[in-house]
Amino acid sequence: MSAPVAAPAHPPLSALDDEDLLLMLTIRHFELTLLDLFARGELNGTTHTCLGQEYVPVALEGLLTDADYVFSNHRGHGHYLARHRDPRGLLAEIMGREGAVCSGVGGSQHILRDRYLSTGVQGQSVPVAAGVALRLKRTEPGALACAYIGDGTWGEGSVYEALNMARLWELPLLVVVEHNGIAQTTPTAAQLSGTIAGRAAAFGIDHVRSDSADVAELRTLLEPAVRRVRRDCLPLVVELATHRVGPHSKGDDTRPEAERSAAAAQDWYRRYPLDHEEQFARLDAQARATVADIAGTVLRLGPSGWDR
Ligand SMILES: Cc1ncc(C[n+]2csc(CCOP(=O)(O)OP(=O)(O)O)c2C)c(N)n1
Ligand SMILES: [Mg+2]
Repeated sequence: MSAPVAAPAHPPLSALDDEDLLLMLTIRHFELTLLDLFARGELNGTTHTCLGQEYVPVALEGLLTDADYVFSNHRGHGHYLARHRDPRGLLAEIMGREGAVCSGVGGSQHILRDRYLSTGVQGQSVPVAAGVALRLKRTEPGALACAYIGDGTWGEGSVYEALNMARLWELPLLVVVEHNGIAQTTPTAAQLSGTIAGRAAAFGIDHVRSDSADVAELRTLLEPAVRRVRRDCLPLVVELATHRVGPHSKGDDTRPEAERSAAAAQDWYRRYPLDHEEQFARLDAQARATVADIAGTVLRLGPSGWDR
């Protein structure tokens, strides 16, 4: 009898189309470039990269429309790039250079463009998104407000006030929780009692959870639930277990080495090429070159001139 074949540590990731993969790789190289620019003293202020979590907004973007609003948080570069595909405008914004999407006033965390708004204040976006969802329900039925928040942000009271009203008033509010198991330096287990599912249930709000990093699988799972948000005007909490493979901000990863390497082993950027080597190599080189080119250009630009 032949020995049983060991199940792979992670199932293979489904093939992405070139556009989705290029977007994920662009976000990855954008974030790596930011850390490099900081290390070289070309950037200052703060920044929180979404390294390891790039697939989340790319998966969601496939389910959103231009009529939807997207509310982002402190870790928002991927959310913005998935929505607006504008690495040059974002880098100029973060560096305060000409062409900055918000004249260099917002920086990494406070960006407004069309129906996209981010904030560095934890929990601030959910009540605002609920208000926008109310407006959408009344004036643009079928559109929704999507708010990305972290697991650590479930300690903010404003989240609960918003969830309460969203269920009571039947608002098309989609809360996407990027559950990376940590809030800055605090593991979730040390700050969250109960579960996010239990908290959603307390308000009678539907909750869907996944630990998949497979964009196609996530879209298939979430599509009917997101359709219900639009059709029935009911809030939904989507909880995605994910892995932060970089520091919280810059050089401040306090996790023990074993935890960091466990997160790195789950990184889609490591896993995807195992099954799609040629496509990955081709698009990775393309994304790397595009972002390097943009960084070179933005570095040569003058200040955004917001105060002139
Ligand atoms: C109201 C508020 N308190 C504290 C902070 C400082 N802060 C920024 S991010 C962060 C941790 C957020 O954790 P989580 O929500 O899990 O998101 P993650 O950073 O893991 O993506 C903290 C404490 C803040 N930005 N806003
Ligand atoms: Mg977190």
